Amino acid sequence: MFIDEVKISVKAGKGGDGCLSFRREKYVPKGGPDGGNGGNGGSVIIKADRNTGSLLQLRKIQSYKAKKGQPGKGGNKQGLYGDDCIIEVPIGTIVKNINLNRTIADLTTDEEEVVVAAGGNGGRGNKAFASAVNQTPREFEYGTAGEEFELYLELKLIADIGLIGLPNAGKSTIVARTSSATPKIADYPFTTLEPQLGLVSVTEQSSFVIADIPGIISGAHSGVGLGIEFLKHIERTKCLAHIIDLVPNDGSDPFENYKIIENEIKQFSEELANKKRIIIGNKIDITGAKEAADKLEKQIGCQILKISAVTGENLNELKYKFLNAVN
Ligand SMILES: Nc1nc2c(ncn2[C@@H]2O[C@H](COP(=O)(O)OP(=O)(O)OP(=O)(O)O)[C@@H](O)[C@H]2O)c(=O)[nH]1
Ligand SMILES: [Mg+2]
Repeated sequence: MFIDEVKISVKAGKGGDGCLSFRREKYVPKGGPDGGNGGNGGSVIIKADRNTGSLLQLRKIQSYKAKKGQPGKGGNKQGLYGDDCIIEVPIGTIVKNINLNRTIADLTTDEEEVVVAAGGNGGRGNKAFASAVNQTPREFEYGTAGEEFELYLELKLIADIGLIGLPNAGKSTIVARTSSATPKIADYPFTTLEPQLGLVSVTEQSSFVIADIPGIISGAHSGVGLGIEFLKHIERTKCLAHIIDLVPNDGSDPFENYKIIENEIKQFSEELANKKRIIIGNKIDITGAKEAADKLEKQIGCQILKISAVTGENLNELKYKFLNAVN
């Protein structure tokens, strides 16, 4: 299952209390104050990690606590600091603080981190209160509480290329044939219900990520079919590949189908509509597909890449075209 949002609670550690203590030594009848300060409590930190693929793990454990600071001790010993609690999330995770009702981070690079709940401060021990006029202070402070919040985490997928097209166009077949992902493929519409990412390795050094998303149909922007909510997952892609079935089962016209998708994308957002486009004619192995492709090229007014996701024809060209588009 593809998880892209989760609610968690975080609690930072309390600061350690300050210590009340006086020095006791042989031959020193009245030792001075020597109560140390408490250690600060640990903080809860959220950190982007390139090896974490989803928020699934956070769904299993929904509550996170950092360690409390240790109390100060006699002999002017500072209490130990509490350990931080570090939560690793995929790059592209947006963190919202529900209690404060605001977005606190948008983690877009590896190892970027944000403190989501600050640890409490350690209290001062009585040594810290000593002064010329008060050489035997009995005051000390308690450590303060750590912050505690409810958070909402949302993952916006960062794929390089987003595949768009009508249901059944062959998007998942392309992803299955070119990438590490294993999406479900079937000869009925809406096989893909949730976005999925696949890593495409072209050479040993070069790779990119493609996103398979559910098919879009006419009226999707007003909720028809699966709607277009999932388009938010490809808002950050560098390029959209529009997959067109050259010989649709239902006898519909590829050019009309092309326009339906482009129109729905435009209704969703201008920004998405303005993204670079690669037009792919799929199912070139079927009789009549080559003629349909030539006709479509004239109608759209640009060259399209003709492939067969099933026989593999031109899939290598497709990989290089995608790679060029993202670099
Ligand atoms: N002949 C032929 N069939 C293909 C080709 N590519 C995909 N298909 C078939 O078309 C059907 C739909 O393929 P999918 O990959 O599931 O299509 P999709 O675009 O992901 O569909 P949705 O997830 O429903 O939006 C399947 O039966 C595939 O086997 C192709 O190049 N040639
Ligand atoms: Mg699919």
